Amino acid sequence: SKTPVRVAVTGAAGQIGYALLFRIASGEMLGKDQPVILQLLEIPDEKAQNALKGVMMELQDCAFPLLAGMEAHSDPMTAFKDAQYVLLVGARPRGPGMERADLLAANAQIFTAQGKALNAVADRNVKVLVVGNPANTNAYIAMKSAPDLPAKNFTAMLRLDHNRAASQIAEKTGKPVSAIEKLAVWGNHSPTMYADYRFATIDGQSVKDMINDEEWNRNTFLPTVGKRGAAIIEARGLSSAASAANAAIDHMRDWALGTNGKWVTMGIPSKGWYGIPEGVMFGFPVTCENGEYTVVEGLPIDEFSQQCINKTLDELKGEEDGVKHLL
Ligand code: NAX
Repeated sequence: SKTPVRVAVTGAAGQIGYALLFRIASGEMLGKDQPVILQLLEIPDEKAQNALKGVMMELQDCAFPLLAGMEAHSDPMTAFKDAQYVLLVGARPRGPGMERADLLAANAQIFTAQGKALNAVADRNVKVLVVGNPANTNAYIAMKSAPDLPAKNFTAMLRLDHNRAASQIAEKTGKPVSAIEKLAVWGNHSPTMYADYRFATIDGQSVKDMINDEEWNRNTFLPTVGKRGAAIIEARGLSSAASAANAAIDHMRDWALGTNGKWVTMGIPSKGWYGIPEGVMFGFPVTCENGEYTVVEGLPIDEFSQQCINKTLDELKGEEDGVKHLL
């Protein structure tokens, strides 16, 4: 049987953690033949550490055959030791009266410390996914704080936006969500993201032609996908957790095990693709093979798409400018 791999998860006692850890331990992320060791990080606070112990008791009670070990940590320097897959879920939420700059600064502190710890102790080929918001900027900070690790190994989660867009298209066309190919989401994980179905197909047919309603695209589809997180908070009284955990599983599984040519969306440091400045952590359409992602290049960008891409890029540059002095 395979050697166990080390998977570190932060914010492990939070609501996404609760929807995520059991699926990782059951083999849904890295395969039904891949044993895992979970290295779980929570803040040192007693309540959080106790909650983490409770989650670990439940993990134990599942008797997962693939769970080869688990550890509780309160310091990223021990939590990330030799980690091969790292899911950075824990972040500082916006508190009452907190300004955007305060939020960015609080998270900059967390993700600088965690980036430095990854740089010092993680496996040299570690694959990092940042879920905690602002996800793109937090991923950018962690990447910048880990100069000895390959920049391409730091990614941000756009997959929830991608999956939300796919479901809206499935509903609109009456086709199964699994039949949708070649969907792309550009930019920041925020309401400015640009979900783009111009290239999408269902059974080889163009989704754009099937829908044939540009008014729906601009005034229904894009706002629905962009504001989906807020709609869930409104309905549930809590932010999306199970769907976020599911997207994190999808992102890591596809990165590690490949997509068989299927397009997915990942937030990755740009190498200048589509005019996005180098290093900006931006959502792009990619395919994955042998543990590496490849950007889908050469797609035509029309005027409306360029406007949307510029808007989400401007927002992201603003966030990154807001933290540059802290790095
Ligand atoms: P919760 O507040 O339920 O859990 C967060 C957990 O992280 C808490 O237990 C907290 O103690 C822990 N934590 C905070 N700082 C930490 C640190 N420095 N090290 C280790 N643990 C730390 O939030 P939850 O609903 O689980 O959401 C987690 C993050 O995901 C939030 O930032 C949220 O905004 C973000 N989201 C990102 C999404 C995406 O698509 N990228 C979608 C869902 C979600 O909103």
